[in-house]
Amino acid sequence: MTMIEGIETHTDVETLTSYGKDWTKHFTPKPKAVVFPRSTEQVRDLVLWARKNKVALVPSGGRTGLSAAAYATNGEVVVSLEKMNKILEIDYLDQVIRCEAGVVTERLQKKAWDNGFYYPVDFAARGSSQIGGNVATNAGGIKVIRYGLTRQWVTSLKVVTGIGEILELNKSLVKNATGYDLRHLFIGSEGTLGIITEVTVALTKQPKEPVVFVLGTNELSSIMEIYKRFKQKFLLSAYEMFTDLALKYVTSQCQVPPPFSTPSRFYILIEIEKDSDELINKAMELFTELSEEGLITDGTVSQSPKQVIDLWKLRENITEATSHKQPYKNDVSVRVSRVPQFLVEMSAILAKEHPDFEVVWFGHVGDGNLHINILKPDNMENTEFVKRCKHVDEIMFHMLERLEGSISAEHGVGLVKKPFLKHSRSLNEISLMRQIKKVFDPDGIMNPGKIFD
Ligand code: 2HG
Ligand code: ZN
Repeated sequence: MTMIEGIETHTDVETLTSYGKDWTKHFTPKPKAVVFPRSTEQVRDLVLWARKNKVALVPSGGRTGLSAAAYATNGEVVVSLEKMNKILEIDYLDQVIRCEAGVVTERLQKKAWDNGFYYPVDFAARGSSQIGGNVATNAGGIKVIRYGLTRQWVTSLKVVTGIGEILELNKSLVKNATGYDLRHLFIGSEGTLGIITEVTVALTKQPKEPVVFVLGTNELSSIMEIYKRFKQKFLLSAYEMFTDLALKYVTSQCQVPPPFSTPSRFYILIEIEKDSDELINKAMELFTELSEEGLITDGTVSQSPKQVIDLWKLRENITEATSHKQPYKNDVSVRVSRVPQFLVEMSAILAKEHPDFEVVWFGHVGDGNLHINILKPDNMENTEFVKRCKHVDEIMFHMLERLEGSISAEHGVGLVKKPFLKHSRSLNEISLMRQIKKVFDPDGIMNPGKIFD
């Protein structure tokens, strides 16, 4: 295979294997080559070459995705944006930061912070994920109830389409009433329309010091009642939940101490920006009220920045603490008001149909997003395990369709959710999406087989 002169290309087995996949399990990477362009022009040259030679391209960021959208399973060329990692500019008046797509999220967040600003889209994979990948999946995470998703922060994108054209979309204008906003088509497009090479995001002012509460409760129905009561009194920046099983794995695998000794079936982590000293007193009053009503079993509040970090570990370490159990993952959402119904119905079905499964529930319930991880029983064959999990999928996706929810809240469709897209999007919508892809990618070389066929 003749590759483009001047573009770093690797074909050794180790590189092919590690760059041909993301954090999703159950697929086999099989790329033809991995390339590392260093400029938008080099990306354009690659796309033109791929069109001419009928080679498929898989854009690749930090590869922390969980829907196999960054997998190359079929002889594709992986285009890693890793070497395009320059932070290009901060503009203090526009309050934006412009970066190449390969900048790691945490580095961007730090750069913003060191310059007196805050980039608020945040999640556990911040240390490896890249801004281009965040845009391509419209990353959400832990602060969505306060600050929204990635989409809300993108002010400008530079992209190379599947045709090989370079587009600059929106150019950081706040107001721009000139027809279709193509920037938003690329956000969440999972690399199927083109390759994002440069991203400009808005910044906001730094938050006040956060306070974290971890509360225990024994009733599923209490989780959202407590949310309602806290929301009435405070501007919350996070409202997360996890089960006693999740806590068991985090405390045993990651050496993180439990928040308190009273056993509880469910735990809630609440973060609030401390805008006054009154806040803690007001929160304690509410805490007492909720305890007296029997909604809360116990609770703790952070007393220092270190305790904020430690309490967050209880929630953020769940993925790592359960990874040795080869979890079968789902990442779904319903309208916030329908979370209780979904939780009650789904957990009853799981308990009835698959009582031998350990199911770790956690997630960003404040925005309606639940992560459901079924752990593989030690004595069960993988094929049998996957077959039974697919049965759970079947039931769950029909339930989501009935509740008008989504089969993927934030991890994306990729290869994993492709067969089930029809449960969340109408056939007309899917057909329009296909037609849109054809306009941007007439030869079908951009991440083919992801989202839909
Ligand atoms: C999180 O919220 C991530 O921690 C990962 O979205 C969820 O591992 C998972 O299922
Ligand atoms: Zn999540």
